Amino acid sequence: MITIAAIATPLGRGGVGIIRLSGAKAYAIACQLTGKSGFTPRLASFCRFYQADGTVIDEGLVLYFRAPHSFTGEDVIELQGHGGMILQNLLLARVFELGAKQAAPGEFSYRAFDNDKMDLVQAEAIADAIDATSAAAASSAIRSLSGEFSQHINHLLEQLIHLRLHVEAAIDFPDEEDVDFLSDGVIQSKLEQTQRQIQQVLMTAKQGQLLRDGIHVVLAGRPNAGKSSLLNRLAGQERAIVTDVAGTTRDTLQETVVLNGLTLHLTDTAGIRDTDDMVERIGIARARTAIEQADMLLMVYDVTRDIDDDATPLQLAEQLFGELPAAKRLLIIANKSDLLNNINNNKHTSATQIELNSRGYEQVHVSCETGAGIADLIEILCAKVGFHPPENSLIARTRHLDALRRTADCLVDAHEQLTVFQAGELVAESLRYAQQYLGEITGEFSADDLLGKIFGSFCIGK
Ligand SMILES: Nc1nc2c(ncn2[C@@H]2O[C@H](COP(=O)(O)OP(=O)(O)OP(=O)(O)O)[C@@H](O)[C@H]2O)c(=O)[nH]1
Ligand SMILES: [Mg+2]
Repeated sequence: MITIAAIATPLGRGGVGIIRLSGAKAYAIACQLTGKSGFTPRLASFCRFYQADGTVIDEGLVLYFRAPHSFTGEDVIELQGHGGMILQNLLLARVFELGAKQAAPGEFSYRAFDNDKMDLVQAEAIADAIDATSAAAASSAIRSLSGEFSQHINHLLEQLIHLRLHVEAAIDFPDEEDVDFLSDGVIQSKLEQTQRQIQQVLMTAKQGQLLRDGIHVVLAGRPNAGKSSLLNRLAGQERAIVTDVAGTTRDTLQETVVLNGLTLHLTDTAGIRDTDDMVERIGIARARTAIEQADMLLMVYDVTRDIDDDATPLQLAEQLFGELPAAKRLLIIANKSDLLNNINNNKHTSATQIELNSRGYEQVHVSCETGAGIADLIEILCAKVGFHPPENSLIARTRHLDALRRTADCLVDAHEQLTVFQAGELVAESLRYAQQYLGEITGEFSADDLLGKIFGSFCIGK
């Protein structure tokens, strides 16, 4: 393997900057760079780093981790010099001159994976910990890194393998001791137990995926309803321009916030109406694209204006979005409730509420002016997406959820083949697929292109 090197600390000014090397030549490069004859593993050595002509580039510490006792499983050298773009780049250039090559994003982690230092879930957890947008996401990534999530998966894998052995034995020795393995109930109960456990891991993973990715929330509605005011409220700062002119927001505007532990990627959009203004029309087209892509739509309406006597919020939603979004994707925000009492508006009576409830839709009354109802909104939003502020959650990715769901589907197939058709061969086949899908999570059966995608999204030096 080629020896790779990269700056591992963020570029910019800093007390310390670290360059990392991994590969068979790392040790020799460190010796040449410093003029030392050798290094003791795991012991910090203070050295000068020299150019080829003997001038000093920088001075600092050298750390040596001898293979296989290193992050990558190869010889690893860390050069801890001073932080600073110029110094670090000079040092890196010298390391290249001595035979190392620039590491690609995620290449150190890939080597660790390749050398069985960790599985895919753990490698992904490193990237997730670095990119975490909330403290809860970071700590659950660290828990996954320690191998907790992998343990759940490996346990399930073991069970599946056992189950397969049982089924295959039943196929190979159908008349053994006059017992019909397939219908004696043992395989069925083991299968059902595994199915229950998969469901449990799926639930944990779902929380972990929400923690990691958060949700994309789009604020949409008529002009002047208070969408931008709501974005500012949720963000806790004056992010978007708010005026009493209808059509203030033109372009979409994004802001990420963490509320009750859940990361929300908020998009404020232009108010939807018919208009001849070309710029506004483009804004509305962008709003529509955002609406299509949203995990959750917050339809904001002005309680004093946007709904006529005989119209309901659901009719407004239908007009705005072309069709009524599913209940689990839509939260109705009745804004400007502070004005409601003043003009004694009776339109928003319990009749509306009952209609909404009966159809599974939810409405929250808020005032972006006073802040009333905002806490309720956040709570309802978290409940709607099924997010429970987690105590001991484990980070997970969409990829993991997908693999778990495919595994679960295969087990449903296996169950049907077993209980309805007693078709041993087909049970075995479904279990084989189940094992393969589950194995994708930790990387046992991952295709190369998947690996490229996963490690390609890492930062350089990790
Ligand atoms: N009284 C009251 N006024 C509000 C409330 N929320 C927003 N407003 C006012 O309503 C007007 C419009 O607010 P915006 O947040 O700009 O509305 P918008 O939906 O973003 O409007 P566009 O960008 O034009 O689509 C502003 O004058 C706000 O101050 C509220 O809860 N109560
Ligand atoms: Mg606006």
